[in-house]
Amino acid sequence: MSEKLLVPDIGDFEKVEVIELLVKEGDQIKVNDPIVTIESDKSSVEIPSIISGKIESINIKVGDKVSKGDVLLHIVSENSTKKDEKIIPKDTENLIKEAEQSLKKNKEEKTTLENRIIRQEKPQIIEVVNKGDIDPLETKEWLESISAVIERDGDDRAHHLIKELINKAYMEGVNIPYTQNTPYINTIPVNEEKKSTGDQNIERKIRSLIRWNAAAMVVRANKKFPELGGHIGTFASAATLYDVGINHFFRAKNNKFGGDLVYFQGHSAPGMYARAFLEGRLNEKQLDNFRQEVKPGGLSSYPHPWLMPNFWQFPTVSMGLGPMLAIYQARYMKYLINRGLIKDEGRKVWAFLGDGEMDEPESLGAIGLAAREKLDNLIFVVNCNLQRLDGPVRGNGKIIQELEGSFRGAGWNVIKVIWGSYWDSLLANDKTGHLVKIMNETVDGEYQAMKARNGAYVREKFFGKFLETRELVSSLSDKDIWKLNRGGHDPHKVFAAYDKATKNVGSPTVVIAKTIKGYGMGKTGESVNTTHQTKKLDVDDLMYYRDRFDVPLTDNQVRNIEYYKPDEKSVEIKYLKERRLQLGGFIPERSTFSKPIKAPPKDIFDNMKVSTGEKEMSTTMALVRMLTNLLRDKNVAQRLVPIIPDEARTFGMEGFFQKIGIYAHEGQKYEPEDAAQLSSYREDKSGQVLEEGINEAGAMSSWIAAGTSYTNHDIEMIPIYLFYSMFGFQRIGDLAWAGADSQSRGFLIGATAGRTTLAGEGLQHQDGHSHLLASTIPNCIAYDPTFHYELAVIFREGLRRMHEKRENVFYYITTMNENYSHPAMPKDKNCEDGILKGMYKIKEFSKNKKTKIQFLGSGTILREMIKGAEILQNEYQIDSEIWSVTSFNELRKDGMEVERYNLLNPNKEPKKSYIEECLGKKEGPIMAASDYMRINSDQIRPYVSKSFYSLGTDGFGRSDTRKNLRNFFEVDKEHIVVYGLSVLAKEQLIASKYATEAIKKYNIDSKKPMPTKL
Ligand SMILES: Cc1ncc(C[n+]2csc(CCOP(=O)(O)OP(=O)(O)O)c2C)c(N)n1
Ligand SMILES: [Mg+2]
Repeated sequence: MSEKLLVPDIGDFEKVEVIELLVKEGDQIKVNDPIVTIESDKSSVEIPSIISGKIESINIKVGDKVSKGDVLLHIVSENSTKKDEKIIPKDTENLIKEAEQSLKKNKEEKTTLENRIIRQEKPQIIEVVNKGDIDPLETKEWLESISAVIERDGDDRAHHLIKELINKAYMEGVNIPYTQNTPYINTIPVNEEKKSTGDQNIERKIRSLIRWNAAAMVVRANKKFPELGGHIGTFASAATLYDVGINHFFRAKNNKFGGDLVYFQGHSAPGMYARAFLEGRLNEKQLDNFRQEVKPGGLSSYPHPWLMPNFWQFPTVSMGLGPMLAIYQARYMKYLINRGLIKDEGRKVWAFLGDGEMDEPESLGAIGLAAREKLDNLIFVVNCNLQRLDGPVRGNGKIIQELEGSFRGAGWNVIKVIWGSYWDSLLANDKTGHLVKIMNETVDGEYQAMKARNGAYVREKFFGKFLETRELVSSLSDKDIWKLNRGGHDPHKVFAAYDKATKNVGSPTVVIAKTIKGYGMGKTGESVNTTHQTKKLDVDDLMYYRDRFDVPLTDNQVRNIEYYKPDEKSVEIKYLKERRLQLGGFIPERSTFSKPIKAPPKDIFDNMKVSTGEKEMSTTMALVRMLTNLLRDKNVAQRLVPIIPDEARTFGMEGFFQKIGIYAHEGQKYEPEDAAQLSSYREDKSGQVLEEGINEAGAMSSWIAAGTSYTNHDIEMIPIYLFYSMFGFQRIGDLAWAGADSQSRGFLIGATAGRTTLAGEGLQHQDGHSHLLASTIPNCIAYDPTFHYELAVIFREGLRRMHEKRENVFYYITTMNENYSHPAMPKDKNCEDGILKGMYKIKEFSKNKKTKIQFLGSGTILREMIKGAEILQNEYQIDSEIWSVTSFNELRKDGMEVERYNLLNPNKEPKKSYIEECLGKKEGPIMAASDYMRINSDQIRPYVSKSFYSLGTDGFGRSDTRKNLRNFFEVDKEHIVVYGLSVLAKEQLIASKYATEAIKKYNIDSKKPMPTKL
């Protein structure tokens, strides 16, 4: 049966041009196969077939304009089943899913009921603190009831009753205050603690040696060169948190398992080096070269994959980046799993963070996303040593409670590890609740001060607050009181917390652990405000540290600050290695087993090398067209990760919603408002687009996760993050730097770029400097192309260099939203090479053969130059050569390198920079311009041997038409004519009257202040 395939609902558009025909008569097609690409003035979209069968006839051709309902093809259908009939309507599909879900839930509920913990212990005797309670007896009865419920029916039942009580009270009109906190005690009750299978004695010995070697490394480095710096106190407080993880939880990557990903707190790096030393991965010489990296073999100050590419995986030391990067890493891991690109092996992402670091807005900024996306593969460990660099994190409050509230509120599973095991019996005997009351009421400033003093002080200031608590510790000596440890230093408590965290399902977990900054450092470094910067320990301190941790070194060895490494055959070393063997290998370790992606054939971009004729389009649109083509390349299609922070429509990318779907971990639970339209908003569990919402930092974190996929997941991916160019480097500069350090590979697209090209949006949107920011990152390759073929050449080369040849560089490309027609690529065989090197000759005006000027233009301003040059030729008999500069940044790099070579090799034949190759023998002065600040083109000024002048858009942007803006910033064709004439006059090549006349002719106000002052 012959059927018609019609143009579907394409939204608000009519008479949209057909730009590509993707099928021919006689082709056998299936449902969803793309038929044609249509393009409005903003975006291009493929129309898929909704019928399968053989194409009988085609009713349209390239260049036709079509609207909804027009006939595209006649198809002899296979089974005459239209997509609409076959596909279950979304609503019905949702109902089915919901029903399935509730069946599953019932089953889960049943199993949890079966597995629920019913405590068999005897209920404790409950006494009530009298203060402020109008009926303690009644309170006692309620408490006893809940205790009985917990004992008889378990946690879930108790929780249910409490919830019902709260609901009832709320419905009766009781104003229920929001409680975000639980009491200031451990989340996991003693009887629910999972016990470690490790040998605690050996583990303590190993930990002590790591502590010692870490401190020794910092002290030795600073003894040699006091300027080197380093930190002892941070790792001292976190040693147990790391050790328990490394001995028991963090699984390494190997040929059987993808590996957990661990974000180490930046300035705890000495501890990781010290462990690697015991493991035999680093030697003494390397430890002695801590923070001395200029010569090969040194150890970097903090985790820097760029500097230690086989060791560190994640740069974390810029506070706040680690938490966000870890969240997006965990999310990206699920994305890869849901798209079927990697297996679900239950891998985890761990992030170790400081409590001071949690002040960074970025640290908490993405925790909502982690809960929303149910990232149960994510575990944060916040080391709450109550101090940051200058002093207490929350002297007047409680950082642990504050963080608990934030994370609980966001929907995280919160595990507080506040008190160590020595407290267990005290808490069990706290029948009146006075101890917990003091714990709740003591502020962090006091907690810190107590640990800087001694047991007697704690007895007086802490336990001394109530008679009951004073009695509670009456049988303990001051020394015993001093021994009452904090949870984060107790391997049992930490083990139990990690065990629970790794088993949690359906939400991310945060382990909030209380520790002491500078633990074990004694009077100079323990819990004092200056701990953070302690990098030198005197002999007495070192002796104390050795004794505190029983390090088997003689006094003399301590004086020499010797490292200690037990024999390879010792139980400690054997144990340490055995643990890692069990967990699959060493950690941290960075390795790559991904396969390269074959770059697409050159002809995939052929349609961008011919002229667009009358048709006008922006480079942003050309890019989207190109991506659509790439989605047809079998090697590349699956690997593209388009990332957009709520700007898909701005860039004309809405066609991607249907074509490849928006990633949504729960699929789409609703029928979108625009369901009937071709570009409807389609969310899908295996969707490819990361639609990040208004969230540049999150989008950049996703870009880094995808850009380092080749090492962290052993699969090479191609992230393409498109953003308003002004909200790129300017907004997320530090993340871009971390991305570069991580050796991310991928594309950053600064779309709608340029200070005058993005016309109406005004001062905050108009970008005149992103290329300069890009130029500050050594492995960033930036381009500012004007024409579609330049973009195609650059993009393909980027794919080849990064993803086929696996160079550790990334590309920043600006694209604009100004529509114009694009010429065919010049036939010159050196053109492609020039585009990539940064400049090539695009045009020559040579009618007059008298006076000449060299014009260098980039981005849309190149077009103003071409127009200006034409005027100069026709009206002023001035010839010119016009160079399209695709990258001032790349030209500068080459210029710098050649200049350096020549200066260092004075007796050798000087090399020529590429700029000189192009311009050295040319006639006339040079004038360069771009839609960026003058300093953009000035980048090459030192490397040209001729007179050089530049025009640019220095100053604040403002909203107006492109024409007015270019006039204001003096980069329009009229200014190019005037400045061109003036330059020639200054060079004494023509008389100045021509410039004076032109100033008058074009109404240029020579008294107007510099735009930077306006
Ligand atoms: C963005 C940023 N700002 C400032 C610093 C400097 N800095 C390094 S460590 C530190 C204090 C960290 O305190 P905390 O997070 O509590 O870690 P701790 O050492 O106490 O574990 C500061 C301010 C930094 N590394 N990054
Ligand atoms: Mg801290």
